[in-house]
Amino acid sequence: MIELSPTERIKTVTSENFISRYKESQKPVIIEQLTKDWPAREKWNVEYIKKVAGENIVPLYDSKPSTDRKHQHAPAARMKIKSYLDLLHQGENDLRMFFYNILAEAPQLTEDFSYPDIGLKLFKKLPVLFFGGKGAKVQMHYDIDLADILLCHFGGKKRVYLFPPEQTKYIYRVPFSFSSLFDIDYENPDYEKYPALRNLKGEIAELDHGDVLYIPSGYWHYIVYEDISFSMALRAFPRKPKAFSKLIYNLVVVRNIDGLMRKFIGQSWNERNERMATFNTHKKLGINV
Ligand SMILES: O=C(O)CCC(=O)C(=O)O
Repeated sequence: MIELSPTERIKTVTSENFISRYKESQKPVIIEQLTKDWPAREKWNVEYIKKVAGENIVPLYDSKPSTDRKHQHAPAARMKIKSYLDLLHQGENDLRMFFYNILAEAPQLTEDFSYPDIGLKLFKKLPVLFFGGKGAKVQMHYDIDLADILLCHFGGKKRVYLFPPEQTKYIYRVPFSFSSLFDIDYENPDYEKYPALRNLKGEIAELDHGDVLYIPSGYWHYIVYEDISFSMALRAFPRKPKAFSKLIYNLVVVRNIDGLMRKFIGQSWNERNERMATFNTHKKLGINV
């Protein structure tokens, strides 16, 4: 098993303490009471979202890698939110709602929460929702925009596995992406095939309804939904020049190169990158398999 310690849990935090203890040292933390005064804490559950936004049509994503000439984040299906939520109740666990912009798509939900004052400059135009069914998994990745994230959780439980950017060398990162290899199961790693994973050390955050998880910029995360649930991510973009230029580079250069190569070369580009994920990791660590 991968070495994991539980993410620190606190009830509340002042902005001074949040900045000095967590933001500056880029340390994840679960804050239990940050949503205490939000109407969302009482109101938000699957039925409520269905009532408010059920008629909206959304793209849905599965847990398989995009193949051939399709975009890295091509949706697997589109349907009304209410049909999707009904599928989750019937046991569907592969389709996830991902990065659903509440402000643009269901603005009435924005009345149910406020932006917490904990010292992060949260970007108010992009509160986004993620949904998944019991057993759904989110592949190991870090966010392309390098934002500091507050993941505000509602509904059933979910587990978030967290690894700092310094551990990238053990994570089998796929070139031209922000993800590791799709077939790695971080809960039951195949050390024969992926020996570098033996070096990984991370944290596990077990989220309950109302919890807010701080995910520092560039942190790798792998998520398992224990039950039907959803989270809203609030984000603060990097402001330091180095991180900001990395954000622009990721968005403009890396993403577009991958998009173009997939379009022109197709599946052999994807297969080349998957091979390179293993090759690069083992080469850097001097591992012969
Ligand atoms: O909770 C989820 O389903 C995904 C959240 C996530 O990956 C993110 O906020 O970057």
